Amino acid sequence: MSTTYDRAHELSHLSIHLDAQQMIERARAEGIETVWDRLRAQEPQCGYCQLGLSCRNCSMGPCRIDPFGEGPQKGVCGADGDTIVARNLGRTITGGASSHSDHGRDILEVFARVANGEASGYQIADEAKLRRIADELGLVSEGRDTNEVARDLAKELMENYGIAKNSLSFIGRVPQVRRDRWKELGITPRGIDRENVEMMHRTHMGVDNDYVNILLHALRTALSDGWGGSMIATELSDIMFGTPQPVTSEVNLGVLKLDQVNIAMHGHNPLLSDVIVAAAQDPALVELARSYGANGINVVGLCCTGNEMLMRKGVPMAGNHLMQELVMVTGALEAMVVDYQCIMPSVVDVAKCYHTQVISTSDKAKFPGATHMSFDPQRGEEIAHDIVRAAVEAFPNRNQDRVRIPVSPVRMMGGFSVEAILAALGGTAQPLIDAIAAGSIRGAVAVVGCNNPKLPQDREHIELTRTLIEHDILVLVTGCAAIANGKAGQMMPESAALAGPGLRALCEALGVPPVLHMGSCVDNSRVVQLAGALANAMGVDIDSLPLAGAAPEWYSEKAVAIGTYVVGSGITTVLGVQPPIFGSPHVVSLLADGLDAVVGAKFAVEPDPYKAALLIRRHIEAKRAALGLPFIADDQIHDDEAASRVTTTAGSARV
Ligand code: XCC
Ligand code: SF4
Repeated sequence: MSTTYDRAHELSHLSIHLDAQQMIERARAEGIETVWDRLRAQEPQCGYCQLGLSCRNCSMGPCRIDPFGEGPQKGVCGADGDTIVARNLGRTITGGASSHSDHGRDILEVFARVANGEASGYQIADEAKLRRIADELGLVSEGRDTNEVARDLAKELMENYGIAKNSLSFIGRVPQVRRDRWKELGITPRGIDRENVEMMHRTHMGVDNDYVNILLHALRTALSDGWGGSMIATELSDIMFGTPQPVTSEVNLGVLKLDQVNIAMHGHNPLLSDVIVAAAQDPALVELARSYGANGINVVGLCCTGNEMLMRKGVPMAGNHLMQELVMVTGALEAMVVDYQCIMPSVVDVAKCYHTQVISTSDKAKFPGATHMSFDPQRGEEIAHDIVRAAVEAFPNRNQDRVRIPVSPVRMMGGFSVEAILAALGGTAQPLIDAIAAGSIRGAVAVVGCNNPKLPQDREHIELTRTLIEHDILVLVTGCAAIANGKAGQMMPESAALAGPGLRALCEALGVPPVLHMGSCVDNSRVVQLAGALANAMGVDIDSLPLAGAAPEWYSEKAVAIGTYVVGSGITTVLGVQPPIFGSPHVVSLLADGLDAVVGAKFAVEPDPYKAALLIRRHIEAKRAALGLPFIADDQIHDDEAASRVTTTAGSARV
């Protein structure tokens, strides 16, 4: 029999959070299968696939290349390991870039309807931003009606998806020197759909067999996401739902309410969640909830739909990627409303063990076993009401004896759009640039991306972030990385106490946390936009800045697309999970080294958060040295943390 210690130890390898650990134990006790069980059942996972050396792009295959050089070195068509690895990576990036960009298109279509007065429940929430962007893109906004300006902007942005325009609207945000570099390399994105479709074409059997050529196009495809599809999603969401401003909320499973109807909004697209938040406040629906004995309707977020709602409305956050099954194990969730991306098909299976309704809403994302309530923005308000009503009606089926809400929530701050960051700095980036120049802040790092059940949930995010801020490096977070840091209590103004003296002083002066929540996955466009603005203000290219990216626990194709456009934009990025490219030493050497000569940035892989921090600190100091700023020499930067840390457990037990 295992001891309590053994069990706790084993659980701490799955997640460092109490809420997750308790719910995993409970799921086990109740015989409910979770992501960790299914991962174990898949092990050992295919070695060829892990190395990127398998191909099933045609029916002469599937083919595998022997990494030890003894078996086949060519696929049936003659493709070698370099070609196969590069093609697979290219398709992965296209999967991610397409997801973000199609999300952007969905927002754009609704925005166009709003401009035409055809969508119910939506409006232009930030007219000033609409006009600012219209001016930026050279559209006439002065003296014209809001909807007219919106119609022009919609038309302009729609052309980003086609081939007629042959460029991206927001390319002007990229420093000129970088644009020149892209042009020279032939990687300037021409159109969002075009780059993605072209990647599918190039990776068909018998098209592009030159791994360098494939990877250059992969960069272009990713850039069409970061400066195209994702940026359109972010900017139009701000215009329609409001540009985020600093807001305080709460995070972890403790945000569920024992005595209320709990609705979790899961996925990525804010179109539906925004109207749901409004519907949940409708007095008639609140009254209906009361008639069933509930004390109100509590909307909470999961993953990036949750980030969108937290950033703009301060809606509490139940958790990140690996919490989506466990949130139902509380027995307190009436409905999980899903749009798309990162929603495990298994949520339907877990829901069956409780009274939880899984409600799918996007016609492009159906889940067998879920109730589908097709979302039509023309009837946005009405559909939102139907969904909330369905959740309320599930409440009487809740078995209160099975309800267990494990922890008390932790407070976190969000809402750091580029606009909000500049406002906090007093209107311009200059105070931040001055602090970086003086060395009180060494640089900034974007810690982004997912959870992956192959790693203890959130440990890498939290430890890497903590180590960086201790060394006076400002951390920007998005996606599941933001939620991880929130749960660890690293995202309140008081968290400045965790930072080094320079960063701490700046945060205390501005009243902001040392870890700034910039939003959802598509909001990584805010990160590159900010980087571009800093570079322009300093009159240098982005790759000269003391910046880095990190995706410590990434799992998704979208994360690969993000990492690639971040690197393509000139920001070196460290991955915590090995991407499936190690079957080709050529591809590895290009991405981890050769790229630096062409785009001024490269990838590194380092699963240990302290070693990753070390790598990033050395990188940042080297960039400082090159800029002529005070810097710390390489041999003075040590891994002082490794010995002193144990795993963190965030969240306090509920009393
Ligand atoms: Fe998904 Fe965006 Fe990854 Fe989280 S971080 S697991 S992509 S929800 Ni973007
Ligand atoms: Fe095999 Fe070539 Fe077909 Fe891939 S494209 S499955 S390597 S024959």
